[in-house]
Amino acid sequence: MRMLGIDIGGTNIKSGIVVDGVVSGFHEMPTEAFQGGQTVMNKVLRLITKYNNYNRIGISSAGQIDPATGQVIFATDNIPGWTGMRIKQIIEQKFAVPTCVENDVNAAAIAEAYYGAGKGKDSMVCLTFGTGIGGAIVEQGKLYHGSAFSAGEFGHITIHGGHRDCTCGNKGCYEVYASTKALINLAEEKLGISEGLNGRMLMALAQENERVYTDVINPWLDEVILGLRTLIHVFNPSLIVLGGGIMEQSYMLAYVQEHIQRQIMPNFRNVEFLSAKLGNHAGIIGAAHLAVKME
Ligand code: BMX
Ligand code: ZN
Repeated sequence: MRMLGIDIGGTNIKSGIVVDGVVSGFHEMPTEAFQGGQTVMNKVLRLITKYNNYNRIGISSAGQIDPATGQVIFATDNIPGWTGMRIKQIIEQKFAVPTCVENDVNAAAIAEAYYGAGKGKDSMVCLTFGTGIGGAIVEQGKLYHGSAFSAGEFGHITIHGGHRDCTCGNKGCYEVYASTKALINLAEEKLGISEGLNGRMLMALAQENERVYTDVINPWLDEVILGLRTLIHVFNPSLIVLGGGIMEQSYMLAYVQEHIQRQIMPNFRNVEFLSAKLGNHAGIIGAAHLAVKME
């Protein structure tokens, strides 16, 4: 079956046709989430008209999603006005194509579990580091959804209670300190760069100047480790898959592996870390996989 996969993140919307886990016709454009949920939805509808010849649509979206109704249960202000959006209903009404919707990192985790880093292993915890930090729990090949389809919002575990404000309305959340956005903010502040920095540019700067590691990247990785420590003690996972472009840098994984061991109890140290393998195709592939499986 040919599936149209669309991945709606806080920064970019990615899309492509997926057949058996392989993407063609990949397209990426900015979400421009600041314009609000309705504008984002209209963008997605316009994007769908650019594709043809597919059987179903799989949507992977930031926010907590009820996969039965395909509605956004709650979204942080990473996409203002996204809460309540009836994604499945709107798309099915307009295009008359069966549509399946899942949280972005749940979808990415399913893709990694079936086609990527977790292939051959049936259980894992997955995190992506981007605008926010998304999370997913895969147990015996299936997503763990929790009582209200909201499990795995790892970006909002508290790592510094009472400190910086998060877009979810709380303070001290993991993603405020350890998302890629947090890394870029820290770099701009420490290096006196006004704006326009991205992960790739930061790594290039680090090649030339050791200070970028000591003042920016290592302190950020220490925040990344704080959240992982909690998750390891909660889930006792055998595998943690780390996604998001920044985690493709081998330095990141090596640092985490080296420093985390002595921060977790000995009986948790069997945990293995892998970088996600499917890069920015993961959400599309996972959403398409779930669309194939939908009843
Ligand atoms: C936020 C939250 C999660 C999402 C995660 C990663 C919203 C809009 N987003 O914690 O649902 O999975 O970010 O999203 O509520 P990304 O934008 O970094 O891909
Ligand atoms: Zn939060």
